[in-house]
Amino acid sequence: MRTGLRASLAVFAVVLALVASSASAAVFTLEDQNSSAIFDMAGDGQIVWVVDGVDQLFEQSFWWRVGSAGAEAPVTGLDVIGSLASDSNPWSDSRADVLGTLYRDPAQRFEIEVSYKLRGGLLGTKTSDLAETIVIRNLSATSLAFNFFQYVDFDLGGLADDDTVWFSNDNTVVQVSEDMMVTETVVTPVAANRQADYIPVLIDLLTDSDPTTLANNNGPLGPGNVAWAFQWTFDLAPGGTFIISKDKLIVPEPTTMALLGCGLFAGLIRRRR
Ligand SMILES: [Ca+2]
Ligand SMILES: [Ca+2]
Ligand SMILES: [Ca+2]
Repeated sequence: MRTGLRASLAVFAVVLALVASSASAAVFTLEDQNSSAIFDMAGDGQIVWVVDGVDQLFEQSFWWRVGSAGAEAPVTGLDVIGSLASDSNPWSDSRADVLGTLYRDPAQRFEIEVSYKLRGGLLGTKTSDLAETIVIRNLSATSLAFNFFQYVDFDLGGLADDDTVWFSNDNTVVQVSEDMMVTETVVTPVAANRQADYIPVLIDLLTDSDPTTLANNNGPLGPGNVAWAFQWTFDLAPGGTFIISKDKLIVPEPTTMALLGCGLFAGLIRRRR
């Protein structure tokens, strides 16, 4: 009897340990109004962005390379110094809506601080905003030839194969499906290179063993399963800091089409019919 109880307790302890280890695995959920977002800060980065019940995102991840040779590596593969989700607007929605994570190079050459702030629209508006700030600091005594990449794969409306993407200028990218639209604006600084492409071209470039320079393919591309990437290239002086600030906005497509009303939209719509 006691042996049986002991065995049961042992199984229970193993289950508890498994639950505890999965809970500590750096996965965070942010929520605000009609929106929620899930981030695996030691895995694939942002993996969910639900707006009014529909997941719009497959993956958003950051990558780095120091020097002109070798492969890119995911920021989430660096050492995680700390990660914290908290509430920045308790007056309107008391759930956690901001997330900050500090990563450090295992060789101690640099650290990267990533911050997200989620703002949802009211229920049913299909509107949501995610602001992102990335701070890269050179901790070493030598200049670092840094390449920083952002990879973004939205599947708008929960469907992968009906999206069209293009860069409307060097600093702004637009992706649309039948009923949803996302724009990303890099507030500062303008990326050196950018590329729109079909899955899995860009993620293959970031995971292969060669140094990547994005092709400045501005699109439009689609309809299909599309993605985009930005590449910032800069020399980071000893003790220097590089700050990237940008914003993603999801809206229902017709509203924005009416607002923008540009020729490219008209051309796309004609082609899609
Ligand atoms: Ca909140
Ligand atoms: Ca996609
Ligand atoms: Ca590569």
